[in-house]
Amino acid sequence: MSKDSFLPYGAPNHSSVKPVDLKNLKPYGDAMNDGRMQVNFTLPVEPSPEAQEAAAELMRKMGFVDVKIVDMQKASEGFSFFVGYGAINHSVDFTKITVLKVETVFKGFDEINELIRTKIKRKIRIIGATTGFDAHTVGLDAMFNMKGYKGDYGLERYPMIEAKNMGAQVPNIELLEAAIKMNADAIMVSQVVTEKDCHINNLKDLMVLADKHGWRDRFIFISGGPRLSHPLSVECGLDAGFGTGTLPSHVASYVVDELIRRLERKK
Ligand code: B12
Repeated sequence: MSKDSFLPYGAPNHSSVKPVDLKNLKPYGDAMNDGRMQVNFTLPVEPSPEAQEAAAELMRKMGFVDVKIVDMQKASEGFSFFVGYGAINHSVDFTKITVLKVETVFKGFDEINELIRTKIKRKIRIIGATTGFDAHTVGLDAMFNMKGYKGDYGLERYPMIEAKNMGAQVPNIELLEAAIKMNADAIMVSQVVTEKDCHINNLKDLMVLADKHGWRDRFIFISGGPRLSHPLSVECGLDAGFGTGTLPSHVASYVVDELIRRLERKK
């Protein structure tokens, strides 16, 4: 078996089980490489045999073969919900996929505090805000609050982190000035509203301001929000970006790793 193929987890190691082909990765339905998958969608028509056939035809137009509409339900007046099952012939070369991702290994609360104590040898300082017009604070609070999020303690709980949450609708310049005053190591910006790309414009404005004042390299710049990603954040000039499902320990892990990397580079 080559390095690009392996048996699925838990599969008995005998010849009847086809190995995963990473160079031609296909959905798994009933058997390896069968390309079978389930799709759900809604059509704005009442359930009927014609609606069912329309759903099947749409799936065939999407490239599915051996199509079966396995469920059709009235979703509301004039709408039908479908569950379709079919197979595709497309595959992707998993070995060629590269993703720009945050450079860190996620660690737990104790490990992070210990790393700060032993490698950075002082408390680290993190400041954060929701900037511009954006008033959504729940995500930012989830990162900062003592109680944290989904059982993961917030930054204020870490004995080795001094954390300051400035709250909502903070102008970029006020956040930067507060970061200078605090002598912060990292700045965390939350952006939830994305209407007219205001999240992108806000983040870019922040970085233009930081550049203008000569503060770009003074801080680790991090953004977060439901429609933010690491690549988008980097595109806006920041160092890292975090999206949905982020836990405080994720961002703390990154800050610590990045600070250690910067310390190593200075040596
Ligand atoms: C609660 C809420 C509000 C509350 C906010 C209260 C508060 N104190 O935050 C109120 C009622 C004030 C509000 C107002 C508005 N809202 Co609102 N709101 C929501 C709602 C229902 C939930 C958001 C939320 O709390 N999510 C829970 C948190 C935990 O998730 P999160 O933010 O994604 O955070 C996680 C990650 O993204 C990440 N993260 C977030 N920030 C950061 C930062 C860093 C540094 C890091 C590392 C990670 C990180 O970690 C978090 C945990 O994993 C959403 C809809 C929805 N279901 O999402 C709409 C929603 C965000 N609101 C929306 C809108 C349009 C508005 C208004 C403009 C409505 C209006 N016309 O007045 C106003 C805007 C006011 C303003 N000036 O910003 C839209 C945004 C659409 C868009 N794409 O732009 C949404 C999506 C609703 C919708 N479907 O239309 N809203």
